[in-house]
Amino acid sequence: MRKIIHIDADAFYASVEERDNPSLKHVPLAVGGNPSGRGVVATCNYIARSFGVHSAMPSSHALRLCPDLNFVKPRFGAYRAASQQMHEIFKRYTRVIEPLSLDEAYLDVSNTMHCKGSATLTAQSIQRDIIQEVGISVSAGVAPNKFLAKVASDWKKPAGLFVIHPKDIDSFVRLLPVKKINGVGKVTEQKLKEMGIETCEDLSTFSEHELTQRFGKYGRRLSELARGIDERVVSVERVRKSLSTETTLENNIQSTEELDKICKDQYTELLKRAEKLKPDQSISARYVKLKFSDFTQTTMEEALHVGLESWQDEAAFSKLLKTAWERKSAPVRLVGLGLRIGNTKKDKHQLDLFTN
Ligand code: TTP
Repeated sequence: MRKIIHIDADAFYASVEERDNPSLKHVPLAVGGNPSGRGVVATCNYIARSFGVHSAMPSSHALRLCPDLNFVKPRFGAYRAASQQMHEIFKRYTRVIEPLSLDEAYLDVSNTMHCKGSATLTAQSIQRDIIQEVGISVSAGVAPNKFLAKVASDWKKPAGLFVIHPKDIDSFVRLLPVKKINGVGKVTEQKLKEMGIETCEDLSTFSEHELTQRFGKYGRRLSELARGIDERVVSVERVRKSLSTETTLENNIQSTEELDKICKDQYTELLKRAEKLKPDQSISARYVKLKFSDFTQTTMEEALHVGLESWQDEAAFSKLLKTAWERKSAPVRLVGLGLRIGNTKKDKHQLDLFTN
């Protein structure tokens, strides 16, 4: 039986800002863009959340909900430094660490002798170290697998610790709403609801075969997760499989001219992010993602198999976006561009394949 800890910082950017300016601690705080422009909230503290403010909300709307909301601009350098410090702390307890983002990581502590081999005591000790040394609070989940550890870290936020013992898995997942399952977004949640499924217990009344018929490959995964089964290992070497950028628009757009303008901005951002790629990596595809005003989503991909120097073509992204948009020709609320990453430069010929 494995022992997995999932650590997730509480209101990460906002906590770092409060740490560096304690006068922000007891007031509603949002980190993000200017409320008088088209800015959005990156995150906000828990006081602001009590007014209904949340991540990705237009800053102007957030200010309407909470007129005393204090805004600060993000300081990514400070967040990266805090993240690095957290990582150094994790390394004291185990070498099996899988970072998911700046403020989130899985740790496999099955084979460590720290804290008498207790995952719960280890998680508490990590939480204490982070408060003392980084100056922010984190929540922790302890469970026999990644799925449950992640659900658990969210269970008692902020500064919470929740442990799911192997013997309690069945009773825990039974009542778990399906929307807590990673990958179940609004559309899948609605689809499940139409089938009368709201909890994992409801889900487990359907056979794997039935779920696969409805949801394809994801059906099998749903069936396992509903029973609390997740065999994924904590993977130390996280190979970057894609690189992407996306933006939720303040106002839905409806014309190809507007789409082109967003494409230009996102393309510039993607170029910046692609600087991180290593020279021996290759691009196996470029893709676009559109979310429509009714929350349905479509993606379109173009296979490439080229080296890092040959994917840069703004017009190609623009063409993909237009083709994707024509599928529905409805107002668009989110635009994303991305690249799928391969690891070698082989297969450099262009296939020019369009897939859904
Ligand atoms: P999250 O871990 O999703 O959220 P959080 O740490 O702010 O709050 P919680 O206590 O609920 O976990 O995101 C981590 C950081 O990523 C967050 O502090 C800011 C950034 N972020 C954005 O910039 N935009 C977003 O839409 C989201 C969700 C997060």
